Amino acid sequence: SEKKNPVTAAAEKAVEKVQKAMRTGNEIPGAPGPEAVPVAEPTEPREPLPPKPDQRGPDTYSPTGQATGVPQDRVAQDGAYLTTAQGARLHDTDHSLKAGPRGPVLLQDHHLREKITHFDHERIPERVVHARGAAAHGVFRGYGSAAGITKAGFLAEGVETPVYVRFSTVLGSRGSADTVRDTRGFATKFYTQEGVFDLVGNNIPVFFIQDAIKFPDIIHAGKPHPDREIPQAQSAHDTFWDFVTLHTEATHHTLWNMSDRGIPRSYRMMEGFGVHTFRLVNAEGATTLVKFHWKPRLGVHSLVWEEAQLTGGVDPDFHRRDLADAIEAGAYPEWELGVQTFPDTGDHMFEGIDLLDPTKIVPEELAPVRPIGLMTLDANPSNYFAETEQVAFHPGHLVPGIDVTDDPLLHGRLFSYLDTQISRLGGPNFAQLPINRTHAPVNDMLRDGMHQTAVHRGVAPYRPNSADGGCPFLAGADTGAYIEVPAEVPASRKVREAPATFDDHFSQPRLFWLSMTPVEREHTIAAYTFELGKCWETGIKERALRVLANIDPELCSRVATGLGLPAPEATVPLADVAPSPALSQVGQEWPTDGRVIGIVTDGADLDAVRTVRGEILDAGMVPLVIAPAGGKLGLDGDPVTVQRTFTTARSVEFDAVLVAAAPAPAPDAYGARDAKVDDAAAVATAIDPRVLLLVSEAFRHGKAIGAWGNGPAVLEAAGLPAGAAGVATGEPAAVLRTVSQALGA
Ligand code: HDD
Repeated sequence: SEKKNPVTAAAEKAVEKVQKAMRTGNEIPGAPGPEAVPVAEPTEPREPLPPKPDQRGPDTYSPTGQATGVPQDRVAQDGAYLTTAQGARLHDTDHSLKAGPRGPVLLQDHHLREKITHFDHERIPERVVHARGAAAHGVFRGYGSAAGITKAGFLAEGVETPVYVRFSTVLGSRGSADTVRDTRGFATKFYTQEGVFDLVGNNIPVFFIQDAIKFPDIIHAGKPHPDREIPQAQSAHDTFWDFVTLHTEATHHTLWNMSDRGIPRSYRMMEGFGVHTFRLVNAEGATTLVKFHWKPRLGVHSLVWEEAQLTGGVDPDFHRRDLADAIEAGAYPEWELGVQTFPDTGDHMFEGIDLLDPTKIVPEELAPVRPIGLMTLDANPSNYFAETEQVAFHPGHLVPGIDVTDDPLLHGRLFSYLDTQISRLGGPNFAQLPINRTHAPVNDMLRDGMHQTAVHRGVAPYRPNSADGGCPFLAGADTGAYIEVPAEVPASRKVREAPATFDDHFSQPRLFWLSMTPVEREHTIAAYTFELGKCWETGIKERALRVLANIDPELCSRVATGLGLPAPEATVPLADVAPSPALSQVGQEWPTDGRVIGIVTDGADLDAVRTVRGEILDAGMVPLVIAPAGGKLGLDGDPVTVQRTFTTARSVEFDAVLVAAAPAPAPDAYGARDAKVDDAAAVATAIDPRVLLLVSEAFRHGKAIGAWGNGPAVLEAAGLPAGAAGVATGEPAAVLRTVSQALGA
């Protein structure tokens, strides 16, 4: 017979011995005697067992090979020499290893294969929704005003909690434009001392569907058509309108999308909403139902549609750039977190509104938003992929003091987000990625899996155990455990049904419509007319009009006129609802921090430009000097840097435009540079047409415009009606004052 490998033979012998001992009840050799084996789990926690003398984990080195102590998540390319991933220094990364300069490439070239293989795998699947996003780091400070209703530590007075916030569009791919008409995601990760809390909300307080089982339907309808994969990042197409008009619970969210909320001016100027009703619990166990609101310090502002469309082409990264620029410039965006509170009476109703229905709001006039903390975003990410792409949100990431309600949309989300991270981030260990790591100590029994980076010690990742001294122990309410509120579950039957209180799909859209000011309604009518005008099927447009008739006859008839179709009658009685002024974006004064003002000049009267520019900066706004060519103006004195030329400037970049002087004719096209242009006719023929376009577009988009010197001649040549609203002429200082006031409105 074959001779056995001595190691195998010894192992088999040992196993036999143990098996025999177990059969006969004898002591297992080397095992502690019966008196040493605890029969029950230990009752006191103890320190983890030290590694056995024969065991050792790898020392921790940074990804670039530095020894322990270097923050592992921020280092890259900080050594003197280029290396392979294994740390071998390289002397050439530009040429493959070949059999002679003109010969074939050799398979043995490990560096080539490592470099190309890694590159081949650089992309991960983009998010199935919210693929396009931008994010920032910041800090949240609790006011303590929620202390009576929640025990969540991060909401206590003065507690500072690091946050990471990702804003996004919903429908578009990762490379799509920022300014499309869409809902915006507003997801906040709070790295609290009690674990991560994610508030995964939107800039619109309601949702398209009431039950998560419909999520694939609404998203399939909104995404590009499956045959041609167009249109990208748009709702203006048949399948979207087909679904939202057949499925009328989407009416409210759709109306918000068609309002100015669908095209925000900036992420910094959006409200955020937790949408669902959450349940807070305080130290005594008392519960309160709440809806979360983020209120931007800069107010809520939007683009106008033409501006949004132009921006999509001129600067598809507009919102991403705006957020990063503001933070880099120190103009840190801020939001107050607030809650509307409702008594937890068990029926989840408040003033006739079903709090479990995510298509409904509670008007702030009925339940005011009480501020509970302030968030400041003060740092940009260092690496887009590592942070913004790999950040993984989940509405189920909750901390003690915050619990969920039985909203069926929320319950589906509680399943979906963990599931999607596993496919998106390649396995179950995404919580170990630096951006997702909790700041609370982790002591889980989750083991192994793709991309495991922890080197776990101990031998008993199971409970109960005695092998690791019974560790880890379970916490109780007094030791910070997350304990679900033992809320009553209504006694019922298993059904696939929605409650009757979910049936009203039109009264709240009407409430929102009635709460808008005339200008906001005009924009909304134009939005429906555009979007439905882009649909092909007449039947879909007709059905959409039937939905609009149930919101408001004027909305319906105006859109019908635009589509060239008859306006139908309402099929339900129009709801008798009181408007909620808090839903309008118009009518309040807001800070103008970070607003961008373009100053058109040809270099004449630079003193006025210098003064105005200084005043704009002092007011915390951003002046951008626009001149015929780049470089500097007034080189003989205190030079003024040109930030935009007539070639690179487009009106959409500015919140207001000042014309400091009618730019003199360009030397090549129109003769001498110092020619003076004083009357509109001369300006119209001589001036660079791009300046006229800049001014007329800014006017069309409702922006504040000012002019002094011979600047007013440009406004006239651009066709601005004399004395038009939002247009100021006169002395530079007075002009700037008027324009700044208009910006704050
Ligand atoms: Fe969702 C991402 C917000 C309903 C399934 N969702 C995602 C993001 C935001 C929201 C802001 C992007 C997070 C990030 O920046 O990484 N989603 C909402 C809101 C909803 C909502 C406010 C309703 C109130 N979502 C919803 C439902 C489902 C999902 C009903 C599924 C049943 N959402 C997802 C997802 C995503 C996601 C597939 C894609 C990427 C991700 O989760 O991480 O799981």
